[in-house]
Amino acid sequence: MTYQKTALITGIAGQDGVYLAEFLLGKGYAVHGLVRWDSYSDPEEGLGRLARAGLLDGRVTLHTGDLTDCMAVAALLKVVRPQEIYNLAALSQVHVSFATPASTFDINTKGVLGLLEALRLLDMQGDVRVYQASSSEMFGSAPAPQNEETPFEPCSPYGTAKLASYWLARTYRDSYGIHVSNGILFNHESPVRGEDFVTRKITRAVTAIEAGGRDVLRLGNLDSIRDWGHARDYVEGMWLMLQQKAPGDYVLATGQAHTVREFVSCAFDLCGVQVSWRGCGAEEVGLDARSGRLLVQVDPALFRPKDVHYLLGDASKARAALGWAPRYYFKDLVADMVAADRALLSVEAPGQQDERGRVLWMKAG
Ligand code: GDR
Repeated sequence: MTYQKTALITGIAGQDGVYLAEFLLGKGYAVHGLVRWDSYSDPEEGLGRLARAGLLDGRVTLHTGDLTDCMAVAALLKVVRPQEIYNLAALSQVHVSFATPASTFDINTKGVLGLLEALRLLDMQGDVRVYQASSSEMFGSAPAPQNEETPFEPCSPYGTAKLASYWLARTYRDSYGIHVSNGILFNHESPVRGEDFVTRKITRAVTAIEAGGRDVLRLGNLDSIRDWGHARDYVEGMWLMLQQKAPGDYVLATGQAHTVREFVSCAFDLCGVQVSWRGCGAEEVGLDARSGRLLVQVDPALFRPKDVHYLLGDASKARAALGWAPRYYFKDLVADMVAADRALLSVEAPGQQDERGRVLWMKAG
């Protein structure tokens, strides 16, 4: 088979990795992916998304390694010789970065440095284009809307580590001519999003509550405002960045923002339940407007030491220069996730439903 190009995706087992792999295969690429060795110790957890997407059937070539091991990365680059590298490997849970700041920097910053340095030392800088997964978390407390010109004010070890790697990418671009682009992506979600992120936690819980398998959804900061798009749209933006003659930095966002509370209301609404919000701060609750039943509770243990309050992206540059535009906006995204989680419930709990189809057993979460 003749391939268009060869791409290497670090972090291929994550949400974006899987969507991107499918997208590049559709474009005729040979796709290689870097996965950590411990992905195999619990393949259901580590490689589950790839398996469910049917990507473990030889359509992608997996390599075991770790982005923090720069010698292993260099060896991999020599073998694969990719024309495009999508660096998606990262510690991506912002809240976890407060508990593990040093390892967050190891993977999110030193890992990027090792990759760029390996390209330079192998003299591959002229043969390859690199996508660096930067993040809207780098904007932190900066006033919304945020675009490529907005000064960064990160508020977490995660945001700070991502900002350092953003500047490393720019430094290697300017100093050594490496075609490396930063995608400054605002929150992007999907039915395969991890349940430790708020959107999937919500759609899993809401569909379980609808099915009768769970009582209450406990959340942290309901006032957070985020610009949520669909991962399917955003991986196309990553690819478009690498098709440009010159590298650059681009914001990808929908330009619409909603609170966590609005996400919850929308998800319940799609299940025919209207939520009535009462109280504020740690005392706030969401009740079923019809029956008064408790549906949502705030758990202060889920508050972050410092949270980013308001992220709203202005993707005008990507629209004009890349011709990129999202297909999914807020309600389409929530609907896609709710529909997928409803379908998943019927697969997970077959035969464990009562005569009305209500699930009788559900994993705690
Ligand atoms: P975020 O995503 O930190 O924005 O980073 P997350 O979904 O974790 O949080 C969004 C907002 O929701 C609030 N929140 C909760 N968050 C979680 N995870 N769990 C809860 O129970 C909960 N309750 C309220 C948070 O406080 C926050 O304000 C994501 C990640 O994908 C990053 O890797 C990526 O870079 C950015 O998006 C863009």
